[in-house]
Amino acid sequence: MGRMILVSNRLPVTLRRGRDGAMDIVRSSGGLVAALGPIHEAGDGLWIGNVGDQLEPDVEKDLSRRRYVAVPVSNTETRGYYYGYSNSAVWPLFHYMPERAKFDRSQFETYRAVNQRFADQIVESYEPGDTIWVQDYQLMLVPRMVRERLPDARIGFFLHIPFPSSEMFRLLPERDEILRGLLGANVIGFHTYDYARHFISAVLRTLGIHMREGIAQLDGHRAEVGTFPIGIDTEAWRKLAVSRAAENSIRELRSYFGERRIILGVERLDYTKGIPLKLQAFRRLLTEHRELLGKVVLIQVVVPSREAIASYDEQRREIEQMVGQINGEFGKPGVVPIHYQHRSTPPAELAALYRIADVALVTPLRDGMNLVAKEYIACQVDGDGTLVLSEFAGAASELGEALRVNPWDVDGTAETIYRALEMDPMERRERTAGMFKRIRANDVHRWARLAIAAIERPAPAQFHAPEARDPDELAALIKPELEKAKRPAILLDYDGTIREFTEQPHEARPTESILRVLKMIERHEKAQLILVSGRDSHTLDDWFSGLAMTLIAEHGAWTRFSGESEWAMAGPVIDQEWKRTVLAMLNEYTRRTPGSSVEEKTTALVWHYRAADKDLGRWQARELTSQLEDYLANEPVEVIEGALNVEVRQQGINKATAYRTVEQALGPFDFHLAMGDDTTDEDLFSAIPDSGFSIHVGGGPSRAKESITSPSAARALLRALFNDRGPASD
Ligand code: GDG
Repeated sequence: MGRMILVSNRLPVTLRRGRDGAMDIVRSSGGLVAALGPIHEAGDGLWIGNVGDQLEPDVEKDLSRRRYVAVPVSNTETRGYYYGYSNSAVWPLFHYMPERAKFDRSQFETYRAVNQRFADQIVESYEPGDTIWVQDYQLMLVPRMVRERLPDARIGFFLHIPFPSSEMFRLLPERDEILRGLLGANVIGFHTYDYARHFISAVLRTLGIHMREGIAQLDGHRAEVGTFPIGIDTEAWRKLAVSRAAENSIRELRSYFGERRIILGVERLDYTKGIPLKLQAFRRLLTEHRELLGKVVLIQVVVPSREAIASYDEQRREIEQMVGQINGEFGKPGVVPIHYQHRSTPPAELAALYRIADVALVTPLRDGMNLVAKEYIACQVDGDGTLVLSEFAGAASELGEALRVNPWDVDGTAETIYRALEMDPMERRERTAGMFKRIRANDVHRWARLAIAAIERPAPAQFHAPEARDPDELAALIKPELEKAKRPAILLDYDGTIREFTEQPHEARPTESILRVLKMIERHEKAQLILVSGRDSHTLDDWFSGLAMTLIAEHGAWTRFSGESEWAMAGPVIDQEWKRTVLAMLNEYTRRTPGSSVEEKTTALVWHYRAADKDLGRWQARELTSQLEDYLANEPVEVIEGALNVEVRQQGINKATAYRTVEQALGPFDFHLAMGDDTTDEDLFSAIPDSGFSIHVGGGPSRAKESITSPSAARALLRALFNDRGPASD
């Protein structure tokens, strides 16, 4: 196993000039350091990140002793890359606050340049076998930049903030480049299933790439989406909560606050954390329950953050003004309702606050996960705290026993705080115990283990883009095997494979030259010719009436064996209720897309857009596919985006099952030649034995071993294989 190369915007250390004038390297605290620090220390890998501009040589040496690699970022670049694009465009937008987002092309260009510098450093440090794991929204272009230079590297990415709904994401001017950047990774990790779902739909709607079951086969690599909710170092927090330092701090707090009940808020100063609305809810609580005055206190800890951005400064002023107003309104000598601090807090002091607080108010407007909620639960060694948690924090999907609030509903939040204060001690304990168990089992070490295992897992049967071959060259390769065979099977798709697409589906009748080729194969004394098509049985009957080959219609739903005139059904037609609504949806898209049409089959419905404007058609196909997938999630059908069509068909019927039916009836075969051009043919390619020849027509990624450029090249190949009287014209 190779090394782990961790990559994050900041290295987990800060440089501080000591009294003697020399630079000290101080380890930072925070969730990411707690998560990745142990992995870095236990292994022999590297951590790549920035610690500021120019480094003194001594410092650089010290860093490299700890296996840290610094990427220099100048102050001007930090303004464009970090304060600019990362935190003034991506951060607000991904937290559903587009009105705060500033989109500035030149800041994006700085973001791109700094991402490129990170990627260059990764490439320089990389050794074959290493795993690369890139963290967070400041580095979203890095996976692709690295992939371009290291096509075989194992690359993971993790997003610590929400991935918004595609309707929000599409506001981002650089949406295409950002998504392509992320898709350079093998595994793109998110905290929750919702974020992963949003990403999949953004990729479909923006790029038209269909991540079936969260997986996309791209040129040369496979990208997969994963859900890994981050945890905390539960054990460490537990220990800290009972440490001597924490006990001392608790004693001090107790002697100061006496019997007063303590409500706690801890957050980085950030407008996503919903501090002003929380203060409003606290004011409402005091207004509604005057009796609480002097009996409860809110300790609000605000950790300084991103002070160079104006909106953060405004947020600070707003909070401080509100704190002043509430204290002015409700305070009297000896009674200060809100104790506010704006500075960073040592971990032991924080643990003491968590432990002593009767209620924690974690009420962000949006939050990727929120570690404070989990740290609060971990520190409930006495089991008597109550967590009030916003439904807009990622943590809400794991912490079901918390009292859930909508932070926008100020009255509702005030009532819930009251309920938390009044809660029966037994109920508090039960709720906390349930959450604690979960937080201990799913701690940060498990998070890292699972994510890394997913990144390092070898991808099953990679799709690749096989190099297209010349028909004669390919024929020379196949012919000796064909001649040896006693019972060869020739499995051909029709549209797009041996027949060029036409404007209207019904215009794609076989040409003279196609019929000639097929007859040529039929004349072969041993070969079994099988046409495996998505077309319906009537069309195939009509078009191939003079031929005796075996026909498969509707991707395997129907079979007409060689020499017979009756069609047999592959299996029972299941419940067709879905068809009515789907048909209505397809008709609606047909109305909206001039030139498109609907085809009805027994087990499927198809929307064709080959005659429509290609751009409009593709756009509509994406919209339609994602709508269908939402709508049909629980139906026994699958949605397939084909070449110039979208098909909804009954599950469990495909070209692989069709092949098996034919093999049972006519086989066993000792030679296989399978040709096809679209997604439905991939099933066939994977069904034939490894020794067979699978040939993809038209280029692009495929499971097939070989590739050929066009239907006319496909016909030339067949002629070369089956016409022993030399080449004939098309
Ligand atoms: C982002 C996402 C996601 C508290 N006081 C100080 C201090 N802390 C620590 C806390 C906690 C961390 O900071 C805050 O983590 P959060 O998760 O609450 O929020 P973000 O900083 O916004 O983190 C978030 C997280 O990434 C992990 O994926 O959960 O959704 O927004 O651990 O204990 N840290 C320092 N000084 C303090 O005074 N250094």
